[in-house]
Amino acid sequence: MAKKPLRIGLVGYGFMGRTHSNAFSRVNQFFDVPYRPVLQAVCARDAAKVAAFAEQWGYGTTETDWRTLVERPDIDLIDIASPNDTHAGIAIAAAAAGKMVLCEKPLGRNAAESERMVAAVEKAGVPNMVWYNYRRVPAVTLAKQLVDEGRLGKIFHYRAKFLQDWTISADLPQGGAGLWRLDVKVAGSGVTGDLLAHCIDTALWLNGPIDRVTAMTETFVKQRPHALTGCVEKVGIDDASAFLARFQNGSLATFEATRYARGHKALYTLEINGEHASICWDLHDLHRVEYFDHGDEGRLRGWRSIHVTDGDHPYMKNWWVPGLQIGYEHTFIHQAADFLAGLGEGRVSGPTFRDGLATDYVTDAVLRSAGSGQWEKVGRQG
Ligand code: SOE
Repeated sequence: MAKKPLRIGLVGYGFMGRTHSNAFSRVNQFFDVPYRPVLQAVCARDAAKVAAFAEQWGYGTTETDWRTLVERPDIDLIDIASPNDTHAGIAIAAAAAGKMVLCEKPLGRNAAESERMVAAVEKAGVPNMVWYNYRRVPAVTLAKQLVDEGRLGKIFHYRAKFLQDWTISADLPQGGAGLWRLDVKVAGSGVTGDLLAHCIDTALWLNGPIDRVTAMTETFVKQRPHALTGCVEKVGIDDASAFLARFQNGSLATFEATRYARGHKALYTLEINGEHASICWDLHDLHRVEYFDHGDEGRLRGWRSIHVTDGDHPYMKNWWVPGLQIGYEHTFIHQAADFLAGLGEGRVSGPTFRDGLATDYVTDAVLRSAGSGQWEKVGRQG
């Protein structure tokens, strides 16, 4: 059957602009979904750079002002891949113009901003989604299936960490195109909103709402030159963030993220311990789920290392042949595929903006607790 064209207007051409563009370009080759993304326009402030990006990725036209882009009648969906301080303004204007809206994580710089974004898309009744891509690693999706099937029984513990080391040098500036994640005015927060947000999104998805948190954060390098002003300025982001949490289902959790774990580039790991079984997953070996089932015969009981590459594993039948691997970029293709399939079936495909807001309520509580030194209740979720 002929696929319906879905005309995309992308804002931002950095790392995330590339992952999203790749997903839109490749999704129809691997997934039978009723829509065909058309790379209609890409928007960014630098006219020469945006033209080069459009040429490289096959976008038909360019814009240098997102306000013009969101008003264009030949655009169906606005995809936001620009820095965090632009998310709310673009999403709210796009929703008001009746466009579908996809947004890179985190949804807003804080929950107050995200609440306005949720209100806008829900008032306009437009499909929306946040690119929390790690849900779509086949092994993580398998973990979700195992939890939902009740195989773990009552959950006692959830443990997650996301470790990097790229900001240790005190000479690294803050701000500007490549380093806006270090500028609190643009990013909203440091590793809490950038890395812990991934861990929290997956955790809420796998283990339900978080009730309370107690946290600590640290900024190891207190001042950095600003790439745009050239002045040495106070650093406002958190370089490291760790918290304890109590989930509504009674389980206890620990979460940690840092950009100061020398030797670790993007080590996202999670572990869930239940009454009957446990699951571990590690982004550096992303196809594997480590699974322990206490129900196994005693003599043979032990940790299984499941290579999630077979045709009956999530998403894998759409790729090569059993045993062959896929990678990071495929998680975005899976997310695009689920979104387009959901559109066709009139079904919502998460994480929606409301789900993204749930994560922001937790990151807000983490930062509040780091300031107050107290346990903090998480705001409204779900
Ligand atoms: C930060 O270094 C970063 O690029 C995050 O912004 C991404 O969301 C994460 O997936 C990888 O690390």
